[in-house]
Amino acid sequence: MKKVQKQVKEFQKQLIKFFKDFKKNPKKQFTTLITWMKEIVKNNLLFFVFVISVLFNTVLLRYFTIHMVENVFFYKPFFADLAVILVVGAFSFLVKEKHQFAYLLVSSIILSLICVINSCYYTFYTSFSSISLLATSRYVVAVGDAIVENVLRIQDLLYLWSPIALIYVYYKLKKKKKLKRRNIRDQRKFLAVLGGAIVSAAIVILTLTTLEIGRFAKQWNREYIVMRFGIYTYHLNDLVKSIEPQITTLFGYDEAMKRFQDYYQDVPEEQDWKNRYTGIFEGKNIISIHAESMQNFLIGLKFNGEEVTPNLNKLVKKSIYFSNFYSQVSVGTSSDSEFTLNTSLMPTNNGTAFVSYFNREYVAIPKLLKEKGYYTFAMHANNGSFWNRDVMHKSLGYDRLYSKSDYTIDEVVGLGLSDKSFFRQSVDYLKEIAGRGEPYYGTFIMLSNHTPFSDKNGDYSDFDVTLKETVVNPETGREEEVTYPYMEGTKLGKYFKSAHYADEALGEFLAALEENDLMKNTVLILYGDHDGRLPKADYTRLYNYDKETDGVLDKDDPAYINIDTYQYDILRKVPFLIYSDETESKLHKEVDTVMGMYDVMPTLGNMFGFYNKYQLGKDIFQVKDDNIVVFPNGNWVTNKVFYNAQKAAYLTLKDSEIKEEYISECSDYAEKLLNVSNSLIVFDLIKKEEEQKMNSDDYIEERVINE
Ligand code: GP9
Ligand code: MN
Repeated sequence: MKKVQKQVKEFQKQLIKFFKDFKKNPKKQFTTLITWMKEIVKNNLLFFVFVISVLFNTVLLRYFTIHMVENVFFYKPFFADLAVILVVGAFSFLVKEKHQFAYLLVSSIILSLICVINSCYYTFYTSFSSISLLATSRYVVAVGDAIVENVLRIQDLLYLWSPIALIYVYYKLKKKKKLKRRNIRDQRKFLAVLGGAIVSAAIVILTLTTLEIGRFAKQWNREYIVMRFGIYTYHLNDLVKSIEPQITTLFGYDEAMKRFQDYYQDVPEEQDWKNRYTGIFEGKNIISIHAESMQNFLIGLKFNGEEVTPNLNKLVKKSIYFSNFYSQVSVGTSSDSEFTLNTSLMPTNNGTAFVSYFNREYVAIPKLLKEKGYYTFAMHANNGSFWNRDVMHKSLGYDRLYSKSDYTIDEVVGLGLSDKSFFRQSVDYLKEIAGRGEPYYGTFIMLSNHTPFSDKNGDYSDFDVTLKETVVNPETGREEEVTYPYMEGTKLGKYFKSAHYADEALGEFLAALEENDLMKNTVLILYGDHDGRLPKADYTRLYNYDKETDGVLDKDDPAYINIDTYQYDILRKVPFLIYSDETESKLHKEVDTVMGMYDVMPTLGNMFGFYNKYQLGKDIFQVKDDNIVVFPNGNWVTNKVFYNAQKAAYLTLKDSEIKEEYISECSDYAEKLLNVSNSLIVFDLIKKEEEQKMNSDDYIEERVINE
């Protein structure tokens, strides 16, 4: 220790002398400084290669993911990442010099792999990965094919250049015999590098705004955090957030409870509104179709006069059809949509409700219907453990999950049993259930229209996505058909073919329901669970195809439709509809008020006669024109505005003037809602609230008896 103190003092002396000399002769001192720096770099070449290559990777990652040049050159993530890299690098001076290369190499591999994983993950989820997802990794492995085919690109492996560069420099130095392999540690260098890290961190910390601090603490908007704090600080914060559920009882409980009580104190215990839909479906069966990756823009879309989804199109015309409906999923995709639909809560900001918070108490549609004498079940031909459904469905109140082992896998499409076979076999189970005479609530989870929308086992859909035109041949004067490739060979093209197949399966299911008299006294609901994560460039091609060049129209072309981030998000809408004999004969209509998955429970509750005090959504027939859909990343949409929290900017949807107060009020509401939902789930507050109520009821009862 004394030795280090002496070294530090020596360094201070040199520094003071340098500045004194600098005043006297700046030019000379500047040259000395450059030579000195060169010397430092030369003597610590491995360390510098490590720092520069890893730092460059972080910039590259931000560029390839967030895609905004200004973000790449933004100083905050740069210095935040530099601080972390310097801290890691500093320890290379605390290991013996002969082990320095091994230490730096391992660090570089780990830090580069973090970039590889995030680059890959971003393509799939448009978000950054989370350590809490380790718990869900087996589901990612199960859709592994989909990931390899769709997601892993050469670009993702680019980051590995850092360890390669390090190995290269190491062998070069070794060859030139310039490598020092002494048995010593260099505390002075360690402290100097640590000092550099502190300065870098200070540059970020001292310039933080309250908004940045707030968002860092919440960690919903992962893009924003990476953009402001860099990828490594993001992951450190994520690590802390991920272990939070395990230590929840230690931190933040009181604040969470207060937030929860403030929000719910004015919410009535019983439904306190009525409209023309109140109770119209009381006692009827519910068949709920979870339409995998089905997006709303498919409805009515045609290729050469052929509809992509003819059965869905027909159904829409006979239903109450919600044409402005958004899914609100986070990284739990299918499971998040089931969760939000059944509980009217938001997905969590860490991990997924189905996997990390399955053991909390929820008020959910199956549970409430069970109390009304319904038999509640779900059918899905994948493994029951996928997304932890076999466990979580029980928490939601389902009586039974019919899963892979209940089906004969006689035809495989994509991830598993084909939707056609799934529905065929499900109808047999359903006939038996309906025969029991008690009302039922059944969720049918489709699978075939799952990314990558293609199949190793051959074609299962011959839907044509080319463009065909009849032209008169000037030479022969005869009519001829010309085919342009259009969407053929694109991912979106594959998606159309796959969606067409799913629609055929749906058509067969609907026909079987009618044939077996299963639609009598039954209401069918259908929802797209989330979008198909399709490339933006493919949408641009779809709406701007130039058959002359087999490319895309010029941006200056008056017919050019720009698919920017807002349009992309709007295209992610999914269908939601309610269909029954009554909707076919008289109730049919299109509702274009903006609506989210969390509005399903309150809306159905009003129709079927159940109510959940903790629902965060609204009965859509009660809100009129004024609804808001909040997304897990803090974005929100109303009928007037689509707000992007990451950019802190918005798109006006109606020609009305938008006041700044409107934006801030809606943003505050979105933040409050996400906070309440997250606190409720993580701290199991419904259970705590019920326990408290029970205790005070007992207390009152006891007092009454004693008095
Ligand atoms: C898996 C299926 C797909 O059983 O529901 O899940 P996803 O990958 O869409 O979340
Ligand atoms: Mn899904």
